[in-house]
Amino acid sequence: METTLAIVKPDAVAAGNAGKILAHLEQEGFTLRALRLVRLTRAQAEGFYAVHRERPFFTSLVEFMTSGPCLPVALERENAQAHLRDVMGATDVAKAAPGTIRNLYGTSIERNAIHGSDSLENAALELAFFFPQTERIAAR
Ligand code: FUP
Repeated sequence: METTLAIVKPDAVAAGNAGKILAHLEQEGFTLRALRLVRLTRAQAEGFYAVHRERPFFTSLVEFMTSGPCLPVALERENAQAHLRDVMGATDVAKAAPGTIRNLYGTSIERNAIHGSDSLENAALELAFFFPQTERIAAR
C-alpha cells in the first residue's frame, strides 16, 4: 500500500471546505494516516516550495500558503500518489476537470484548494516534512 501527502490549502480551510475535501478523499478510497492543522511560517512555506524559488509566482504563493491554517494529511491507498493527482485535477482551476477537488473548491491557479505530491520520491520527502514517523499510524 502506498502513502502520499495532501495539503488542504488555506483557501479551502478558510472557506469551510476542509471537511468536504476530506470526505471526498475518503470516498475515493484513501485512508487517513496522519493529520495536522498548521499555520506555516514563511521559512516553512519557502522550504516546502523551494523548487519554485525562481518562478514569478513564488512570493505570492508563499504569501498565500502562510495566510492561514492549512491541513496536511497522509493518505494511504493503492496507487495513492497518482490517484490523488487524478482526484485533485489540473493546477489551474480553469483547466481542472469537472468533479475534481480543484474544480469543485478552487478559485484560481494559486488558490486551488489542495496540494498533492507529484512523485513517489516527493511524497516521501513531503510526508517527512510534516509527519515524523512516530506520528504516523502504521499501515495494516
Ligand atoms: P501542482 O503540483 O499541481 O500543485 O502544481 P505546481 O507544482 O506546478 O505548482 C505549485 C503551486 O504553485 C500550485 F499549486 C499553485 C502555484 N502556482 C501558481 O500560483 N501559478 C502558476 O503559474 C503555477 C503554480
